[in-house]
Amino acid sequence: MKIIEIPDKKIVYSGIQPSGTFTVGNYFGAMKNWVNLQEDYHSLFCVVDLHAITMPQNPEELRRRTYESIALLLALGINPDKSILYVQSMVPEHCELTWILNCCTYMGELSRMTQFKDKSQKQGENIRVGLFDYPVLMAADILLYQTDLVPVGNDQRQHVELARDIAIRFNQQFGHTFKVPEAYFGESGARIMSLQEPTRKMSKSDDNLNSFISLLDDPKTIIKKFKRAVTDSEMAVYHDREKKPGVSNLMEIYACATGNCLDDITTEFEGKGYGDFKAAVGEAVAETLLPVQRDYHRLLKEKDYLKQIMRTHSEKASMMAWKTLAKARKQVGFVTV
Ligand code: ATP
Ligand code: LTN
Repeated sequence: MKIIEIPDKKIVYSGIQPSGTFTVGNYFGAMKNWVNLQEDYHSLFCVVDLHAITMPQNPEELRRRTYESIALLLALGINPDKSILYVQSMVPEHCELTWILNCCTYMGELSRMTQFKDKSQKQGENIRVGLFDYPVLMAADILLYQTDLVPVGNDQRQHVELARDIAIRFNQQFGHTFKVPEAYFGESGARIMSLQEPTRKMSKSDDNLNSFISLLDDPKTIIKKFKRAVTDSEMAVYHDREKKPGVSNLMEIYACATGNCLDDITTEFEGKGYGDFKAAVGEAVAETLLPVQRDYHRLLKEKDYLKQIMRTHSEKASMMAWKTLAKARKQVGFVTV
């Protein structure tokens, strides 16, 4: 018999895949908001290893990255006394609800997901069913916890929309079961682009290491990667995503790292070349990341502490998840004895 905890605050839920070392795109687009939101909401943050295996992963690396992801989230400021920080595969309710939701999701809806279209190209002829079904698993993650807000980067907008559609459909068909969640985007950084191809989003699993800044890159590497970032031949620092995608992206990264607005950044670099601009962006990002890296390396050595967080927080998540799953099971007509 599981004991059920009913939180009094509104609920925030989000997840990140242990598919590589987190980038500044992940940080500015999502995790910075997680850290801020945990103060006012009952928050759950999940390392989504079930999602990660929708693309090929090396098992040993996946396990190592799962530990690293928990350590990095703690180093970034997720407070384990305030938030639940857990690993998706340790809470079996996610898979069971996914199956139930699969039975009220349409093939057409999943075929329209742009992330599926992009990622399936990398799988050639044998596209895995898991990759196709990924958004339903994400809907189950969100709906299991009666989530109010889902802080994500812009690329996840379509998936959160689908989770809403599935919740509304299920509730109409079987009676009220799930809260209908809302996506939450921060003021800036919702879409940080690749440093090498600034019309594509920065991604932690990109094969080109120069295209992203990892949160664990050392200052020299960070400065070098920004120096190599693709810009244009105009030599003027101003924001125009259409005409100047590279420079605009660097300006947005600089804005996220310093807290300065885009107009102030334009003024700061008036009459200066791209060399000075790129060096300033590199230095600001390196400075932001140094304390995080220090904490991360300390935490990573505390394996027992990380295991204890994973175990106790997965148990807490499971208690909350079970409450919703039990209701969904009953609504669809499963026997309970
Ligand atoms: P992968 O390359 O393995 O698909 P990813 O870098 O896209 O990974 P995810 O684990 O899919 O990262 O995403 C974690 C969170 O970071 C999500 O909320 C996602 O929207 C956000 N995010 C990812 N990339 C960016 C980006 N370039 N800009 C802003 N937010 C981002
Ligand atoms: N699919 C998301 C990660 C993710 C997520 C979630 C985000 C899995 N489950 C639930 C928010 C809520 C991604 O790849 N960025």
